[in-house]
Amino acid sequence: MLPGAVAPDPLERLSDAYTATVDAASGTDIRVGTTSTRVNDFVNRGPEFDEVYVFPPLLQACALVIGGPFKLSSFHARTLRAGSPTQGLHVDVDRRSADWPLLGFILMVDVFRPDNGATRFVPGSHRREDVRAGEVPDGLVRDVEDLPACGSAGSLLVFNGSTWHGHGTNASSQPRRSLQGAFIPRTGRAGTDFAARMAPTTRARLSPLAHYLLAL
Ligand SMILES: O=C(O)CCC(=O)C(=O)O
Repeated sequence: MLPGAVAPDPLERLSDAYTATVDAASGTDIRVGTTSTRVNDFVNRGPEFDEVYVFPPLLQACALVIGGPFKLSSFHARTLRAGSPTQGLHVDVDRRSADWPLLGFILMVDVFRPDNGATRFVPGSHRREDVRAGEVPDGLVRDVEDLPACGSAGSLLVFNGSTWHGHGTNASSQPRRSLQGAFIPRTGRAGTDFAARMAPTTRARLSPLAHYLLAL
């Protein structure tokens, strides 16, 4: 957990831009699931989001977990709606795939609390090899304890994508907003083809580091 990854002023701008962008999204980039609404590709949705995926401590975590050259695979908004139930524990990547190891991150656009669906993690579970991909079977879930990762708005949650996790119940009356993404080995297949989607205005304003991380 990296508190204060986004300072209060830029966070206010990011938060306003998040709401306007999610409200305006349409077509195949928006996916309304049973618990949350997801909007794809926050690389191309405004300068307010540019600093999130180049944040140095996040890249240091990538170097530690991935252990070699890496690139951004996905970067999207996820709003967990009020009243949504707990998500099943899962891992984000198949250990046998070219996208492993994966480093996940979640920027808390709103505070994450136990009662508004803070993401839950089973500490140390990234070392277990009995769940290689997808959902954790019920028989294994019964024997473990998952803990909520709580933090104030602007905190960045960074995790090994093999860690068993899932969002909690949002028992509050407000949506819980977040920006979520993942880094994978450079030889893997990115979830979003950023090069193909790249708008000229985005390309022009992004730093050389961002160009590298997006494999442009
Ligand atoms: O939104 C969350 O708290 C967790 C999301 C998640 O686990 C996922 O999308 O794989």
